[in-house]
Amino acid sequence: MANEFVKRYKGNPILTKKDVPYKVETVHNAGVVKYDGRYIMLFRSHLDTGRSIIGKAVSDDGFHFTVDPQPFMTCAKEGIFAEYEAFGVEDPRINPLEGSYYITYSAYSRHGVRIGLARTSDFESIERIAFITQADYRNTVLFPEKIGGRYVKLDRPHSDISPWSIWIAYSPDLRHWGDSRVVMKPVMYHWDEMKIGPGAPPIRTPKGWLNIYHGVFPTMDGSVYRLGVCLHKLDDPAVVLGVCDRWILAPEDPWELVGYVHNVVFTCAAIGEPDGTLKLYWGAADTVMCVGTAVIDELVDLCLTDSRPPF
Ligand code: M1P
Repeated sequence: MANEFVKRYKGNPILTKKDVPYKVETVHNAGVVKYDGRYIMLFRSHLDTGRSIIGKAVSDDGFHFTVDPQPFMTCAKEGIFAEYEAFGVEDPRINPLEGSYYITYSAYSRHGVRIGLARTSDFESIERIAFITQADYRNTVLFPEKIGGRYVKLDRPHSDISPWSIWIAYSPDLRHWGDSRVVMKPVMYHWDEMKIGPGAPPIRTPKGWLNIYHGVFPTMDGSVYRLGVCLHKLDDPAVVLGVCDRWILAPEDPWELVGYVHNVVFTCAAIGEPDGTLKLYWGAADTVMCVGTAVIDELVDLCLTDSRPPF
């Protein structure tokens, strides 16, 4: 099962509910970004109602995090956001763009799940901007710059007709999105045959945008969540240049195999470092947070040399 593309940090798990100074049941599926010389993590926690909130933790090295005394984001109390977040907020991605940090999160309510967009510039206060999908959508990431004069996002709508796939859409203002189309689909009887979804916000490399995504395989013992990589064309990210045929990370450690949902590694964040490595963060078994490192060029080459087409 093991391959060596991602080296797990020996101190995993790096964050658990024991590290949180308020009562939560899990710590998982976190967005992470480098801000002001430090690493900021926004993590999801289940409460004992089964609904989720988002907490904040800070680190000097990306491995040892200290959690803030209060949650960072709970469901909105009034207006349109209260209506569509009533069941909780989940799986934040932190998308750096034009000097601000845009948080794309899953908003749950009796109307389904859709993606909310919020902005912060200091990780102290947060401003909700808009819902940028209707239901049922999850897993939205923004490209970190405009491409061809427009903002670009990847996301994953739910569909009963076709396996859940990765789509692209464009916007002039981050609020209104269109020109959408599917860019990558699961492959039958493959590790990601049931559904796929964008994970970390795309990382720019000289050969293309590196997209670390999750893929799901159904078994008689429930679904297995693993991580894979694909590469999008720099000036036209609707074109997927290659998808690595193999996964890069699968549940293996005890805390990945057993937990709130067993057999899950799920990412919302990867941070490119100046030395050409990246830190990959993943929620394990929907219960704790883990980190590992990988060489960016190796992941890019996997997409191009050990690849299958996106459809
Ligand atoms: O339990 C595993 C994951 O299941 C869902 O993921 P997806 O978007 O692929 O459907 C989400 O509930 C996610 O938070 C969770 O980690």
